[in-house]
Amino acid sequence: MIPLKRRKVSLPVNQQNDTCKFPHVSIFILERKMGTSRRAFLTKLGRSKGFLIKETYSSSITHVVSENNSGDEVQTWLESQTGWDASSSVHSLDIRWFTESMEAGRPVIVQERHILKVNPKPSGDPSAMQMKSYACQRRTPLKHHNSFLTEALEILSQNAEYNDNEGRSVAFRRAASVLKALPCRVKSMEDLRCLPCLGDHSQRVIKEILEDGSSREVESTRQSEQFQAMKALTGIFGVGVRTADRWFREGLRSPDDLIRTGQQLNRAQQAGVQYYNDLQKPVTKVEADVISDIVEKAVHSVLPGAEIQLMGGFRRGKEVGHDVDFLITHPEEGKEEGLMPKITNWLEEQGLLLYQKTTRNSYLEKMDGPARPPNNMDRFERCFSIFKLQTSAVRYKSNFTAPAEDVSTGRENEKPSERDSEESGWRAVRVDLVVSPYSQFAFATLGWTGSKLFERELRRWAGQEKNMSLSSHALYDSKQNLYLRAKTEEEIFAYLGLEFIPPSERNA
Ligand code: 8GT
Ligand code: MN
Repeated sequence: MIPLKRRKVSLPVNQQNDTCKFPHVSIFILERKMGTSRRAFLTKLGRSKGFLIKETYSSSITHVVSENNSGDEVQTWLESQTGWDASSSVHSLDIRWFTESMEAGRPVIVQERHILKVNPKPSGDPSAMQMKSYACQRRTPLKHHNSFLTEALEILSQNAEYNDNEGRSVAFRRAASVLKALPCRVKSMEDLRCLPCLGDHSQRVIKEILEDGSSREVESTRQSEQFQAMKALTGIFGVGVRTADRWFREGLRSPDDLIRTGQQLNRAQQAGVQYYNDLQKPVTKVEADVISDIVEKAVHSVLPGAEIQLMGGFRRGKEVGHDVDFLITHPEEGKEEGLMPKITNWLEEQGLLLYQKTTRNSYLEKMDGPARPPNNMDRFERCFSIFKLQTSAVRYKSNFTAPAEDVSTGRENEKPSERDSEESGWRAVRVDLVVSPYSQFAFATLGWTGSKLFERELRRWAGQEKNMSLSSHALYDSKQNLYLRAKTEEEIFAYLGLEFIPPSERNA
C-alpha cells in the first residue's frame, strides 16, 4: 500500500475528490473581484469539509459562488464561458450561501436571499424581442392583441381534447399562448419568425387567417356536429370527455337528450343537468365577491382565524369565470384538519348549497414524494359544490338597488329551462373549496391560480430544466434529495430559477 502522505502528494490539487460528501452539489468559485488567494483559501476550506469544488467552469457545475459581484456581472461572465448552457439550472449565489454552508457543515438550502438577481435585458427593437419557450418564463396579460388568432387555435385545441389527443391539444394551446404574449398584433407571417412553439399545423392556420380572414379547418370544426355535441355534453358538470364521447356515439347530443332517453346519471351529473342553464352563464366578478363574503362568513363561523383566498381566474384579474375557486388555511398547522365538513354543514344549514361533494385530504409527503409522477390532481381536502346565490345580494353588491327580501320561490326542483333566475330570485353557481395546511399554502396558491397551461408549463420547467418536481403541495429537488420549503409564491419562483410572474400575467 502507498503511504498516505505520498498518495496525497500524487493527487493533482485541482482534481477532487473521492472524499466529497455532497456529490450532487458541484461548486465553482468565481475569482473575479475576489482574488486568487481568497479563492484558494475558500476552496481549501470547502474541500476540507467534504464539498465538491471544481477549478474550472463546466456544464456539470450546479452552484456558482461569487463575492461583490452583481447578478448581471456573474450572468455576463457565465455567458462568456464555453461550458455555459442557457437552459442549464446553475444557481448563481452570493458568498453568503457558501459561508452559511461552511458553518452548517453541509450545503444549506438555497434561499431567495442567496440568489443573485439578474435584471431582464432591455430590448430596444420589439420585433427582436426574444420570446421564451416556456409559458412560465413569460408575462401573459389577460387582454392581448391576437385573439383573432388565439381563438381559432383554441378551437383546434379543444377539438383535439374531445378526440382524446392530449399532445395535439397542448401543442395548439402552447401556440396560442405564445401569440398572447406578443406586444402587438400579428400582421404577417414575417412577424412569427423566431417564435417558439409554432408547429407547422398552427402556422398553416395562422397563414390562412392572415390571408383569407378565416381558416376553413377551424370553421368546419366549429360547425361540426361532433364538436357542438361534445361541447354541450362536456359542459355538463360531472361529465368528462370519455362519458360525453360514449353518449355522442350512442346518438345523444344535448342535456335534453339525456333527460328524454332517461340516461343513468350519477349525483353530480344529475345536478349538472338540473342546473345546466345557470351553470352555462358566466359568473361575474360581483357574483364572485358576494360568494367570497358568504364563504368567509361560513369559514369564520366554524374556525375563527382561518384565512380565505380567492383563486383561479378571478385571482388573475378575469372579469368572468365558469366557477369560483377558494383556498382556505389556518396559520396554526393542524387547525385546518377536518374543516371542510364543518363549512359545508354551516352552508347547508343556511340553505346555500344545491349540491356538494367533499373528498378528504389524502396527501402524505412520504408516500407522494419523488417516486410519484407529477400529477395535476392534488390531494387536498376539497369540495366541489353548487351554490344557491340570491340575485338580490348581487344587485345590492353592485350598488344598483337596495337589498330585497329573501325571495325563495319553492321552485328549486324544476328543470332549468322552466326556471328564470331573475324571476326565481336566485341562480346556481359552481364553487370549488380547497383546504390546505399552512405549510403547503404557498404551493397550493401557486397551483390553484392557473392558468391551466401556466401550471402545466411550471411543472414541465421544474422537471425538464431543474430536475425538480412541483405539485400543489410541495417542491422536491431531486439533485439535493430534499423538499424545498416556501412561505410565498416568490420563493417558489426563485427556487425554480424563474423571474416572478404576478397572477395578472399568468393568463397563458
Ligand atoms: P375559469 O374562469 O374557467 O374558472 O378559469 P380558471 O379559474 O382558471 O380555471 P379552473 O378550471 O377553475 O381552475 C382553476 C385552477 O385550479 C387552474 O389553475 C387549474 O389548473 C387548477 N386546478 C383544477 N383542478 C385542480 C386540482 O385538482 N389540483 C390543482 N392543484 N389544481 C387544480 O382545476
Ligand atoms: Mn375557476
